[in-house]
Amino acid sequence: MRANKLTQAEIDKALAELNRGLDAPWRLVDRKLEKEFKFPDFVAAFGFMTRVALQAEKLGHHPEWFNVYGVVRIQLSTHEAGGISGLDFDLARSIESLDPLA
Ligand code: HBI
Repeated sequence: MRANKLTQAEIDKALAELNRGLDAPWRLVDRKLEKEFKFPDFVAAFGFMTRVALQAEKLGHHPEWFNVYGVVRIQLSTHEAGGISGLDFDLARSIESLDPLA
């Protein structure tokens, strides 16, 4: 199942694949998948969050996040699995597919 908790080896492999070609990497922080995004202002940051929210709703999988002005810090984990699952990587990939300037 996509929501099953991944092993550390599976996480390491998926993380390396996710980060391939990205300017800034996702990292493991507190057993969550984390990345900080920076935008020129609050409206740009909130626009990005709105698009992430729509993708999250489509996947039925949702971020924990922090926003102040142009900074959006996203943490992904699967509460019902008690760790990181394939769904977290699905959501991370979907977030990376968004055009940050749209
Ligand atoms: N989002 N990140 C995350 N983790 C979950 O376990 C989760 C979720 N969104 C919806 C969801 N679980 C639901 O499946 C339920 O909790 C019913």
